[in-house]
Amino acid sequence: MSAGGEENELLSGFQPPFEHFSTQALHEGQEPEQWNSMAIVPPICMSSTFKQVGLGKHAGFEYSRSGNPSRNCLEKAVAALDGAKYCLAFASGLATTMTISHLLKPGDGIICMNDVYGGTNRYFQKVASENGVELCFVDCTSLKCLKEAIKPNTKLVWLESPTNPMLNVADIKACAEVVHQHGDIILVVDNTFMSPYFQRPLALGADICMYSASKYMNGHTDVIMGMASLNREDLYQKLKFLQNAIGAIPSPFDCFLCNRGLKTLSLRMKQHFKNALAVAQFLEADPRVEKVYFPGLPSHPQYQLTKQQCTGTSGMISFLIKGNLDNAKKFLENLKLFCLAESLGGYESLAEHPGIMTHTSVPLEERKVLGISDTLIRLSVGLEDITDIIEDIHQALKAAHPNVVVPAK
Ligand code: P1T
Repeated sequence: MSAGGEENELLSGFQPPFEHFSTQALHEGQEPEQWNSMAIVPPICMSSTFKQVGLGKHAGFEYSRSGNPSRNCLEKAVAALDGAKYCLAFASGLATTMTISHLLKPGDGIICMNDVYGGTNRYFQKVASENGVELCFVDCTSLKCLKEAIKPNTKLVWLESPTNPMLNVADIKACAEVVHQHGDIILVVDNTFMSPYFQRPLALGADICMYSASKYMNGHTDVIMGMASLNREDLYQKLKFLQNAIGAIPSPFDCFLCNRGLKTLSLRMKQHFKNALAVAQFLEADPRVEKVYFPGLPSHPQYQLTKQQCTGTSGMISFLIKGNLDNAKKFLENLKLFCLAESLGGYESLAEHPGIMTHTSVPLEERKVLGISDTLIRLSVGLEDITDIIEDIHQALKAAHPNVVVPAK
């Protein structure tokens, strides 16, 4: 393997990209004819309200909470990328989760994948269950565990795949079959780590595909937003009502930025994957590293499944550094190119410690079961030159383990 960017043979083991993806990302919902000015770039429509053409008659938009032209063209583009009829945008990933969980009533049950973003875990445990929803965390990589957890009151199954931060992969198609055999249960897949470029959960049987668009979808670390794509008319009508009735919507400016970010989604995702694969291979061969979690590596337990259901995998890698918390701390504090920060999916490389940062709200006992230990480090591999990325990791590992001699790469 060369860090210098020669084609990596593992890249070619994946499904080909979805047809027309780049064209749709550029043009779907962006037709200049929708604007009086015929603008090629969708304008930022800041107006909070719209003139009505007569009493009770409007020309498409009334008030920006219920609909806004800048949001509209973003929602259309994302719907197309997910192979969906509809998409709704929200103020954040968690605002999306919150709005979706308003589809339930007290006494209804949610099954949530046990390994999910810490904020999702916190929302379900500390907010949704406080409001009377019955919650159960399950390892949905096991269909047996999923089947056993379904009860007569189960109304929602929440998957994240790959999971944050352990990169576990659930068989979305098989989970959808199990869930839909049990009546009207809604299957949601959080597709944040993959983006529609690598994975289309709706085509695999999910009812709703959701995103923290703050990550790869926007891709430039300057927007907080969420999205839900779907095909089911009944669910769309309910969520569209809730989007307006609750009002957790994104600003027109953020919609403009995210819409712009989507234009390079395919290029960015390809490069994130390529860079991350090189980093994962580097880490796996390094004596200072205990274990690497990356679904694009043959050593990953769901590598074959990932190749079946995805067209690639993103820039997200977790790994265990050898030693203890002190070694992890030294590694993170000595990185120069990678920034020590929460979040992921932007053009820049970020590193974090899930146990102390993104997943502190997950109770310690649960973290232990999931493997979120003191030595777990999560990387969001960015778009910098791969030689610089690897050199930075190499020198930070050296600072963390000064006595282990490793030849320079
Ligand atoms: O931050 P927000 O846009 O509200 O999205 C929440 C969210 C939902 N789902 C997944 C898989 C996520 O990773 C996130 C946010 N995650 C981080 C901020 C993080 O550093 O992991």
